[in-house]
Amino acid sequence: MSIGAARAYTNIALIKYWGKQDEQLILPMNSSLSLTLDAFYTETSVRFTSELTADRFYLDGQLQNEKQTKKVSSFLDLIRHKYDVPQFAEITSNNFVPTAAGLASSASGLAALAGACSAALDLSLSPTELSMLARRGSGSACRSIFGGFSEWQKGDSDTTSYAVQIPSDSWEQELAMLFILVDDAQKDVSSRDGMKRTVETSVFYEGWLTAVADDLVSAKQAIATKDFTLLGETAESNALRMHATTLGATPPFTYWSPDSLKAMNLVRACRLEGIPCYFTMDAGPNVKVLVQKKDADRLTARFAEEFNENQLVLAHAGPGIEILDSERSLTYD
Ligand code: FM0
Repeated sequence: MSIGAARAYTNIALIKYWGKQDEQLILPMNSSLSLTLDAFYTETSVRFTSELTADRFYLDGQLQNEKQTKKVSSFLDLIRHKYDVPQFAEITSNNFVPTAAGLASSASGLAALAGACSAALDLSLSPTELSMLARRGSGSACRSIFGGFSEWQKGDSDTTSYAVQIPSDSWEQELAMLFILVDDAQKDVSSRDGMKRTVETSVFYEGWLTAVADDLVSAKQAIATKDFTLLGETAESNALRMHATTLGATPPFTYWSPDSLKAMNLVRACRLEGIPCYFTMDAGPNVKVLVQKKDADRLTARFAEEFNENQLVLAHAGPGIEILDSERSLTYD
């Protein structure tokens, strides 16, 4: 019987991963860049044991059914195949999020799972190898192996597609990200399905690929020179370009809701009022606002005039994955 546990923090892309060149290996069409955050994380423990005849997955204290266990089991199948492990596993996972408003992330979840498996099986993986492994669970998870800024270099094969930490002289410690949690009346399109539909059908997808390569260069230059305006402007336009591709898909779709637009407009208003800040959005209606730490309180107060306080969560830069002492039992809140 082998046990392992890990804690991984979520990350938010400033240059988005949007589209796969290989769906099975999860090789992306473009490289991406993210900031790992402290406010949202997942702790997962894995115990491989011959006592079980199927995987058992507990999420936030609840035993999950077969459908809910599928993503975790597919990842474990990969591990079992790759490392010749015959046993099923008991997986205990807890998401630590400031509110329950749909903020659980596949990035922190799959990164923690990869770390826990690696610890349980004593695989002695390097951070690069762990990033490759986490990528197979969920693309964005490969970036959560590292703290601060990380770049997922797209590569073109299983062993050339992984994230690396971007040297930043700790500049990320001067930054913050305000989450605006927005109600979603629409039916969700998962990021996995949304990017697939976009690659296959969007008349704007080629334009995305052209733009994202330049955006990545600008974002890295901004980090190297600690240029907040360049980083913010680049991230905001990159997010808008990603979301533009969904409108050109068949059938067309959007992740934006009326309150997403309200938040985006408020970001623009804050800039005019003298608070430098920039938004980004992922495969859902929540808006995330990049701001310098010194302006974070002012920005939060301004947003509190238009949104409820429980819709606002302030996050800062977070650490890379942590392997936990497997003797420690994970407790439920
Ligand atoms: O994080 O199909 O990792 O770069 O969040 O599991 O590989 O959930 F909204 C866009 C994340 C996509 C941008 O996709 O997909 C980003 C996104 P998977 P993910």
